[in-house]
Amino acid sequence: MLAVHLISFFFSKLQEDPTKKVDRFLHAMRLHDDQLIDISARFQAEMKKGLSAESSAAAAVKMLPTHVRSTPDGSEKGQFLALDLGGSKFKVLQVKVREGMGVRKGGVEMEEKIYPISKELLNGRAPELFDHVSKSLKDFLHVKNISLEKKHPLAFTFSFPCEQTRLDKGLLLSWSKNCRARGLQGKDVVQALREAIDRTGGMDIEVLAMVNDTVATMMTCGFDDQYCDVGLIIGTGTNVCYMEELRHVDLVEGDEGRMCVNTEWGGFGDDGALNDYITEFDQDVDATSINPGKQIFEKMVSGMYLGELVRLVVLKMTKLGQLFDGLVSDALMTKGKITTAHVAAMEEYKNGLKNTRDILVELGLNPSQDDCIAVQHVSTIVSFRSSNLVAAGLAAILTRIKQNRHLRALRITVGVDGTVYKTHPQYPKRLHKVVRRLLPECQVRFVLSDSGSSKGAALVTAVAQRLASRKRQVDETLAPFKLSQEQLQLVKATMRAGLEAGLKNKGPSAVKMLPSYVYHTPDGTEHGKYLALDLGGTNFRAMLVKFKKGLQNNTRLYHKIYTVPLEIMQGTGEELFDHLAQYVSDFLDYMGMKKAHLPAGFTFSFPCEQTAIDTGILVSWTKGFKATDCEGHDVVNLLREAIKRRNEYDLDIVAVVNDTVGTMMSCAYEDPQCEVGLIAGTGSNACYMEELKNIEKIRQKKQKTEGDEETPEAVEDKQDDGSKGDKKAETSETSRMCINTEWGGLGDDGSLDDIITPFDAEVDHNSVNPGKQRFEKLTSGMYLGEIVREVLLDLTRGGLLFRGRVTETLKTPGIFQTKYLSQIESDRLALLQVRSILQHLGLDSTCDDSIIVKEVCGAVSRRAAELCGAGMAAVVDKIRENRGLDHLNVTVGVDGALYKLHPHFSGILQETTRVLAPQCNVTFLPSEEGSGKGAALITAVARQK
Ligand code: 0WK
Ligand code: 0WK
Ligand code: BGC
Ligand code: BGC
Repeated sequence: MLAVHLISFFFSKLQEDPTKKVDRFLHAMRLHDDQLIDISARFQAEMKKGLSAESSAAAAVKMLPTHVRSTPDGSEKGQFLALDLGGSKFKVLQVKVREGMGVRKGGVEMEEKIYPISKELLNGRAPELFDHVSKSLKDFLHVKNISLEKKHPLAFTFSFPCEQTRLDKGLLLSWSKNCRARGLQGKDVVQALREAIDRTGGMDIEVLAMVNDTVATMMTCGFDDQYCDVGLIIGTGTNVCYMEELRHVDLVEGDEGRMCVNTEWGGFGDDGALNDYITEFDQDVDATSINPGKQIFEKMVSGMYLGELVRLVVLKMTKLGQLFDGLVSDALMTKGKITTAHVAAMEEYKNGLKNTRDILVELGLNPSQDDCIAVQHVSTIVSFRSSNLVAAGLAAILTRIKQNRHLRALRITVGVDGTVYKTHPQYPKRLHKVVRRLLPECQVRFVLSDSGSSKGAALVTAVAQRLASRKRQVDETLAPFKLSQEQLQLVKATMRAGLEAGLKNKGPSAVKMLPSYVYHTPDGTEHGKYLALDLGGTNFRAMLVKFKKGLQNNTRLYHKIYTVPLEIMQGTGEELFDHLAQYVSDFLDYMGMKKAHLPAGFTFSFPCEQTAIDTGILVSWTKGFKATDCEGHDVVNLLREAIKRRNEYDLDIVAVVNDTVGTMMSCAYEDPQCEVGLIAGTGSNACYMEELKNIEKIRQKKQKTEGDEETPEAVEDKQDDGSKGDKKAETSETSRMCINTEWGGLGDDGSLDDIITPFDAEVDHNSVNPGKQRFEKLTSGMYLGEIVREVLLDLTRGGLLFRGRVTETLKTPGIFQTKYLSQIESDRLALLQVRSILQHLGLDSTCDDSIIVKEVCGAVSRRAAELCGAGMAAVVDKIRENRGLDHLNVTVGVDGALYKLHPHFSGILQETTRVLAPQCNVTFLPSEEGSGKGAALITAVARQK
């Protein structure tokens, strides 16, 4: 019975399809999808390790930053020499890149020459290897009649792992493939090439960029396909690069934009991550390689090793008697006798089997038909595993890109090069199929780099030149916004001079220094219910405030905001104040206090000449207001008349205050040390407690009134002469009054002309009050957006932005609201969101464009904050000197959307004040409830007299 079984087993054996025994023998190499998904997940973990600063040093997959920040956008141009070292062929090339105009794609012409490199050189000393490279370069110039005198920019493709700190500086981490020239590891490869070129002499070469072949391949394919964000090499070695979000590349500063990362995935598994997929044949290949323990993944995948893997498998099977009746040949036992080219030939569609027989015969073997089928199948399994492993790695890369960009489905192109991919008949199809099977939601296109990587290397250099020249031009454009310490010191001094001049009251002064008739900050005794009306920059606010004596933090207030339409802001004064009176009516209805006849404080955030707490002659509108018949009029009367015209409620307007004064009072209610008010909002202004003796206007007025004192009745008048300062307030020892500086006017006399840029001049020119409020127009929210727009316009006209396309949108005043600056400059906001803001504004932008837009916004807002800081330093230093103090502790009550909402403005302002007024310890206290409470406090003080 047993005999019968053995015979039928042998019979079946005999008949069995020879590939079956190979499948069994190599089952460990036949990876199916869940294993590939597992490998893909492991690789993703390795990528994270390589990218993060704390684990990158020990990471097996190095994830090397390449300092290539963008793929081609068609505007690259220039003529470059290129060296392509590290692949199977060393090439010297000349690459001419012609710029693309609009849709017409740019073109690239190339001339190349391959120069052999001997094994000795590859395994000798690095200087000799580089001498050979530079001598080949010189020969190329001769052969192609390229002048030796002219300076030639050169792009260097160097296909080994390098740690780059710049595009033209990279330390060799380790050799791989078949090269191990001594004396270069840990050294700067670009420097080594420059030294070799100097040693060869007789040519003027400027090595501008060194790139890995994967990067050059991505760029080459990116020239024609804007979706190409991945570069893949499956050649002698294997590797992949891709465009990573810069915020994930810890080793490079900055969060903006992207950077190409050379993964050096050949090292995947060097830390044992693939041990359960390593077969004995992989161990043999590694053990006999020039870099044992290194490049484990590469040794399972790339052309340098596939042939050897097949040889070792065939050798083992033969020794086990499963092939050639167990007869091995010397050639079969010799390393490298089966090459990857043999493997590719064995797998050719039609002639694969014939090629296999020829190759085996050549190896001194006598193969049977089944032997040939079996060996061909070994090649299939070995190269299939290679393409499967590459697919698993690619799936990890593409999944990461999809996640980085928060996409559900990804459309992407992979630029590919390398002899295995180019010459192995089945490889590309197998790879594409598995990638698409692993990532069904991704639309992946593979583009073969048809002319090697040097086009890409030249493009990297052209992009580097373009980015460098654009950066230079953008920096030049923004340089006037970058104020030096000296310039800021000067602004502080100019502001100080403006304050002094304004106090002197000798005729009109740029900084008006308007008395507010507020002599004291609150002392907590204020109590009662008040209505506060607040016409600021962007809207009108009505507010009911209740104070309980001595309970600072028990102020109850209700308010309602009304938006003042542009046509009312720029209509007639009557209309404007009728509108305000209507809003008040609506608010009193809303509060059910129509009949209350409340005392009211009116915050009027425009320059008003006051002669008493309840009078304010509007000097001039600012901030986009220009209602007629208001300037030169008492705004309190204008409001009273409007209320009278409504004839439905009545108010007792007791005080009119500037919003800076209101803000100071509001904050002083919390912090008695608050003696300065600052508004950094639609407008820009500050007030502070000045010594009465320094306020000429008041002194003169007092002298004038005191002059009249000789006569008894004069004394009488003083009692009720309208100058209704708060009696309690203005006592003999009353020494101070709050001055509304109206510092927005600094520079109206030309004192700021050295820092005013043409963009500022343009904004001022297009404003409703040209020549006025120059300091405000450099610092306040109403204008920053416009300054940015003017700069963007200029950069676009210069071809540096938005591909040089000046769209109607960009020419539209006011489109770039200051709130966009705050959004664009927030650190949390990735560039993508910046792009969507620009999109929303109808500006189609690239990654690079948004980096520049963010830089422009930063330069404009930083200058604004620094100028306000310089102004504030002047104010607090004046207070300190007024009081003859070496050191002053003071609080500044501050309000305004720019200060409160802009991510960096307040910090820069505070820092600038600290640096420019070192003898003042200034606390900035944002006002919680706006200036309304301040106005109510002033009203309370004014009423309690
Ligand atoms: C051709 C590229 C070169 C790259 C090579 C890789 O121009 O930069 O190194 O492909 O393939 P290999 O020649 O190693 O097969
Ligand atoms: C809120 C104050 C108001 C002031 C405004 C300034 O209550 O008096 O005018 O801040 O900020 P803006 O609204 O101009 O940003
Ligand atoms: C090198 C990589 C290179 C790849 C393909 C690997 O051995 O480490 O830098 O990109 O081969 O040429
Ligand atoms: C006005 C000031 C006001 C500032 C902030 C400026 O335009 O002239 O009176 O304080 O804006 O709102």
